[in-house]
Amino acid sequence: MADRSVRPTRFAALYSFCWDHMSTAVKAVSIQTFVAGLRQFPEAAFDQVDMVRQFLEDTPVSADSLAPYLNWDRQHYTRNLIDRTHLYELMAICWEVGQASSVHNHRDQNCWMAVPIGRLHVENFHLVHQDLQKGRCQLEPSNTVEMNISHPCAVDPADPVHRVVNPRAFNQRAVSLHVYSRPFDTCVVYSPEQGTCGEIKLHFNTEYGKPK
Ligand code: 2CO
Ligand code: FE2
Repeated sequence: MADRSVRPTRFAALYSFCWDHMSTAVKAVSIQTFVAGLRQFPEAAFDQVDMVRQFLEDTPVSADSLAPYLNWDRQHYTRNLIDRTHLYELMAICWEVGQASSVHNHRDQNCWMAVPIGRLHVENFHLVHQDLQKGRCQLEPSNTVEMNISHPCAVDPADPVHRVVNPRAFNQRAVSLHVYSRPFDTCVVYSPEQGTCGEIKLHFNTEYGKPK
């Protein structure tokens, strides 16, 4: 069994390996293989969190297979559609150093995230109160989790408000894969400091590897 003390993420990315919870090496697969696997899941798998999360853990995606979906913008993270069915939407999100999403929810849909390139933080918030019509909310920070090639994560449906950050301190670009079920194209964004919230529309920068 591999020693947990000698498994830096840097090597994991370099050699396209990651480690499962038993510390055995897992070979990264192409995004095409990942999509083929995701398409095998029955509808019921997308209505709970564990099956898809386990799939993400067992199926790390190789960085080189993502090349058609990598698209960088200094002003804002980019959203790049890879696959869509009536059950889910799969995208690659590209994060320059220091970029972050707004604090947001996922419209009561399930969301899973994996990070084949770099590292990211998920900052979770507890929604104490929201009045969308008045545009007012109250949020409390709850916890922060690191995602990397060995650690995908699922949004907690009971407490789904979060933001994703590529901290300057990480000093590297990052790419995350997001599975949303069912697909959605709006969400509520929050300002925890100002206690305000409002609905926004979500857009793709590229779809199936082509600019929109
Ligand atoms: N949900 C955001 C989006 O789809 C990305 S941050 O993490 O989920 O734009
Ligand atoms: Fe999100």
